[in-house]
Amino acid sequence: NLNGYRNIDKKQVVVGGMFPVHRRIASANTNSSSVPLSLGCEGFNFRTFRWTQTMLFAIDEINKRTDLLPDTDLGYVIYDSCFTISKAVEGTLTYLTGQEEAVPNYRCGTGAPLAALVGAGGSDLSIATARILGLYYFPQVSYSSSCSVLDSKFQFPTFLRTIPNDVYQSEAMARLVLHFGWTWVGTIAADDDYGKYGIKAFKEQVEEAGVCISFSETLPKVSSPEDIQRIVETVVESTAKIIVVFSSDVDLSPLIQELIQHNVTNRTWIASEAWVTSALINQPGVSSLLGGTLGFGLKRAEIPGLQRHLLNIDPYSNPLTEEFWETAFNCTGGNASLSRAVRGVPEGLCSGQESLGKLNNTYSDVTQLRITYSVYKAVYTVAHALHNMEICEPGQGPFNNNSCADITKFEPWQLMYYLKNVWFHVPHTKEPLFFLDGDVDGYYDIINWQVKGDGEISYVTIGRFNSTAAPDAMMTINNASIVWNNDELETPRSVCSESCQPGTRKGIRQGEPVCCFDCIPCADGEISNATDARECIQCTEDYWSNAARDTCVPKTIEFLDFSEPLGITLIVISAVGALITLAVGMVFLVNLGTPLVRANDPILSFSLLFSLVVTFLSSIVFLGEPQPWSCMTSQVGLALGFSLCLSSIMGGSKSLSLSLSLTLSPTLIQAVACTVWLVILPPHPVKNTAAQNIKIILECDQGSVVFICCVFGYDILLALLAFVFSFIARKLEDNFRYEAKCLTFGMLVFFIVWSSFVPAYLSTRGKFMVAVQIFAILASSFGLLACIFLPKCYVLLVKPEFNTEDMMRPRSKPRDG
Ligand code: TCR
Repeated sequence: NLNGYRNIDKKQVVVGGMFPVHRRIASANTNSSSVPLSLGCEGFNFRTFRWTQTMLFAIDEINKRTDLLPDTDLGYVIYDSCFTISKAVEGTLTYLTGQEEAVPNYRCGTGAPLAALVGAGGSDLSIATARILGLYYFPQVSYSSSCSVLDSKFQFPTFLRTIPNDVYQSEAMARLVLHFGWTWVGTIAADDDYGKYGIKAFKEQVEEAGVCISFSETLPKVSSPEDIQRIVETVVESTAKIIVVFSSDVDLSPLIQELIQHNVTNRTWIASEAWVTSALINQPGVSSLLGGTLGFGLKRAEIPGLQRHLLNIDPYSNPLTEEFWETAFNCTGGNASLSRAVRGVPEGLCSGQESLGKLNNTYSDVTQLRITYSVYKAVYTVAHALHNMEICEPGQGPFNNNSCADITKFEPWQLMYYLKNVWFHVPHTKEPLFFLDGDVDGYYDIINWQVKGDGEISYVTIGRFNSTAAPDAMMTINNASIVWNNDELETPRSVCSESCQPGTRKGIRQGEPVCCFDCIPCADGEISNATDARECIQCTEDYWSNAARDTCVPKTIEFLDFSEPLGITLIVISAVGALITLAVGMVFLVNLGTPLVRANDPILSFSLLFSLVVTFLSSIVFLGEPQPWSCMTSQVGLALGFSLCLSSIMGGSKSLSLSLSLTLSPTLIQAVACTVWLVILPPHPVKNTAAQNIKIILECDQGSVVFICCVFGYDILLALLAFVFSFIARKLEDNFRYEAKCLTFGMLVFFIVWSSFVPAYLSTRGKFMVAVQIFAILASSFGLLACIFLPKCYVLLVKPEFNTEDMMRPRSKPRDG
């Protein structure tokens, strides 16, 4: 008799339930010489047993209600899937065929039609059972199979679930990782559909956002210490401080035990829904490893009356409760009649009177009813579908010819119709429940594991994720209320390489993920102005990088300015030179009639002085910012000045007695050449950016190299001729000997100056080239001025008594006399 509430004239429907009450099947007998038996299970799980009892509680509650299924009683049949696919398949087949089922599965209410299967636990189990049930279009409502592949209605046409699809959880995890800016995470997944698909979706989403996966490990399904050891090593060695684990608590717990042995701390764990509130993981001693964990929990609910139901179970009502009792109280044996009959129970035997309430067991802990609540909802879903079927008015039904289904003998697809279209409020919570393509909305609490003073961990909800909200409002997190691992106040950082500052660029490391890189400083003339720049940017022509390489600064403009000390000095020297020359001219003019001045052609002396003034002044034009006119006049003025100067020297050297007009003709030729140059390819100012990186040198482009070479080559030719003639003249006339010596000496100075000018000029850069040239001009002009005119001025001004015809007359050579 089912729960003692069944009315004999009520109709009956049986609901199937499948729960992974045990953790594994007992190891197989490999001996093939005897009849193989269905394997037994081991590792009793209190948490899943609570789920089982919740299904019974919900059925009980429904049967007591008069507004829900008033004329029908629900019966049940429960299977233990033992966390194993083969057991789940075995249970499904037993359920469908109605064969005598094996212990410890139990059934209540035989002969009645089967409604739907609530179960089967993990996704891999549900995938297996859903394929079989789908063949017969038999409905299945799952409370904990969240894997995304189960949403394919093509593969699993009769599968519904009251737990959100994992795509939402993977998205929520990805958002969480991105929210805290972690770009270097490790992942650990269970070796089942839940772990693999969950972590795959997570990885896809974070990698798209530029996060790198430091390591991906898979937890073994069957105990394998070597694999666990390998994973521990990976975790210890990795620099990733964030580890995302997508696994059920059963599969994860061996790893956690091993990590505690290794004293691993300073990691932040991201928990998937299956272990976030698991007592199997949250055991004494995990606080240093798992404190600060963040994870996702299903919607939590209070189910009034559930705890009473859980505590009031009868230890001997069926084999599962019996095993539960024995495991919980660590006692053996005793069947109901025996233990009640015998007064004074022997040592180690269960009395049946032990108090569950005093036992601090996850079974009776009703503070985290999340999957439990999902089970509760699944049972109510089936009940509501059946209710809707029961209240169908003949003639207004949804089926052929508006017919209704008969609740005493309906087809599974007819129930499937009602299941798909249920819409009800869950009792106590008033949460509306309906399916969209067999799925419910994605809602999660974000749970933080906070270590209390006594080392115990409490689950604090620090945010939530809601898939139905607008994209940027989906996740809300209260950062301030998070307690991190080791009571750290600051959000942990997890990056492979710290980001590159402006002025550097990311340099990839061969064979490593993109998040691991070196920061390479930008080269000269290149900058990067953003953090994490991939490339440095070349500054444009007139700009150059600053020392920090984060901005382009205008290149400094360089030319020899009038106002700077060097410029002023040069101006003063050339002005002094020009003034001295003029003064010499004045002295000559005053003494025009004296023999000394008349000895040489005064006109030639004046033209020589004039040419020196020109060269002195032309040196000033080299200074200042180059302008078209200054570029043209400086070189041309210099060339003409020199040619006039040299031809005057030549003309004065007496070795060839030329007329004045002939003397000046070389200057005329030079003038013509210069005019042609100025007309055809005139010198012009240019910005020279190539010579020096950080400066723009303003200088004169000489227009044509050929012309400037010709013009100055011509000057050199004149200089050579002048030298040769004066050298020869030294020997010709006695009274001219002294004069010729002066000229020769002057020309020597000229040559020395200009030949040292060439290497000096070529080895300087920028504005100093101009300075070197001016120095050469000034030095040669002063040289000529001093050599040719200083002795004469000395005579004219200091020793006028030597200025007589006598002194000018040729003297006999000492050798001859
Ligand atoms: N979905 C998992 C199994 C699972 C589970 C749990 C197992 C979930 N939550 C809690 C034990 C305890 C969520 C799956 O395989 O789909």
